Amino acid sequence: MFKKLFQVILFLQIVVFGVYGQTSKSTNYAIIKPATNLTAIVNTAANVTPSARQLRWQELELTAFFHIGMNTFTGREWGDGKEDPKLFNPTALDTRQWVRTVKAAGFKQVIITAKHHDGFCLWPSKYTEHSVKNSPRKNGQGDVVKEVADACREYKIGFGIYLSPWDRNSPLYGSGTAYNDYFVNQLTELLTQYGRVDEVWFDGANGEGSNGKKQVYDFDRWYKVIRKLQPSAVIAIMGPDVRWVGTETGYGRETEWSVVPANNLDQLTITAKSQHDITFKPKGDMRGDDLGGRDKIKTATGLIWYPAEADVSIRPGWFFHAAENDKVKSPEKLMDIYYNSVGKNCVLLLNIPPDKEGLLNASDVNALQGWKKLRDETFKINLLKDASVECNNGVNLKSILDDDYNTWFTTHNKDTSAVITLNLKGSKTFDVLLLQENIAIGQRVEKFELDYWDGNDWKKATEGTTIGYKRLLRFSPVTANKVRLTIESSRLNPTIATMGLYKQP
Ligand code: FUL
Repeated sequence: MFKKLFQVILFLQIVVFGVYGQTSKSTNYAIIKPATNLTAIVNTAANVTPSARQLRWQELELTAFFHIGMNTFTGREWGDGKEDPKLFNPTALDTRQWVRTVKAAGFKQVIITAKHHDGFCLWPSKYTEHSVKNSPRKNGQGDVVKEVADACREYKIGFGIYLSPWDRNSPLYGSGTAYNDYFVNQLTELLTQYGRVDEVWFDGANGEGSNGKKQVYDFDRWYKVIRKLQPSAVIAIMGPDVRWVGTETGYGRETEWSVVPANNLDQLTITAKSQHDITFKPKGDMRGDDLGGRDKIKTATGLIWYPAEADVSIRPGWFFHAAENDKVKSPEKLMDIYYNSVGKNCVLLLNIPPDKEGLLNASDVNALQGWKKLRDETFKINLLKDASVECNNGVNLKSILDDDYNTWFTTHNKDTSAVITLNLKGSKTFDVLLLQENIAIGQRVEKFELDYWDGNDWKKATEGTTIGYKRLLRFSPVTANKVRLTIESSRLNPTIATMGLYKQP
């Protein structure tokens, strides 16, 4: 118990009190005093908001992962660190092609596997020989991390790094401080030599090193280095800003709260289980169906804004294998993933692994383009755009249709429910509902329903629990000239920034 409490306090210090350099006066946490009643806890939860870096990250919606390295050339998924650096030889590597392609598909940020579990570095690190400097590409003069960072700057999208804590090559692994020093040195190279870094992704996988030893990671020290060198970067997965959604399928939860109890954040448990032991079954906590509902927060000692990232690969593997060229996810499958990740209050981190030549393969590029086309066709026309809006206890009614995320509908006084009726000005056919809360104010809605007027009566089209940054719901096509959105329950006055109705192609 005492240990738990200590972890929570430490965690809150890290993320919240600016021990690690958070500059803005953050309200992305709250401490719950003992014996606080549920109503007060729920109110407090409704006022927890994202930090500036978390807000920027959430608005990205789509982030691309590039897994490339030794495994690309050995056909493996987890290298053992004994691979010869000479094997790394992509002859046509073109990071501009990667970034251009994903940008055209709507991605706003990329993350490169600077070092995967095999310890091979895609940049010429001073601290190891196991890197691109000993590979034939550009006679050892190449620096893939730099090339990705440069392309991101050129195309004006975010840049992030994946640096695997687990290193199966380093002889220091398992030694304690010496490995943590090595890791800090590498982190420092990555955070000082390549301009702005927007996301640092720490994998949960933690196995044994080449010497059979396990390493205890000094996360707190690593976080300090990141906050100091790149204060606007979010630290994801094994980090305080962004939470792993709990699967590697790209599918999020029906009920996805970005505010969760801080006492869930036991990093040792996450290290042991997350993304490593794939047989690990959801047991509540980070992998349960609902992490932040009333039932979960009623016993919380602290609350924190800790939003979910859903990661998945466009192929069965994380690395490129030619044999999987015909197993690339189809545009329709990617669309389904989109509805279930971005449409469920997550950021989608989609991996598109470059091939042996160092290019995004035609099969992946085609899938991305097909998926983008589907999204464009679906979301081209908001069928509510000319609608009139009525709500007898509403404020700023029109702002749900003004295409501006920063203006929002809310309710009078302390009303936590509302019925918003929209007259569509003619009969329209639709099968997708889009809702967005203004999360800068907090996440509040707990239950909502969309009904349509069938000429005689109101009929249910769809319903949901949480909204968050974005909620997308599909349902059987409906033709109507009038709809109503009922916010049945909300933690405080609901704040709806956007509402849309669309028809799938
Ligand atoms: C996992 C790793 O083991 C996989 O290789 C991949 O990098 C994925 C994103 O995370 O934990």
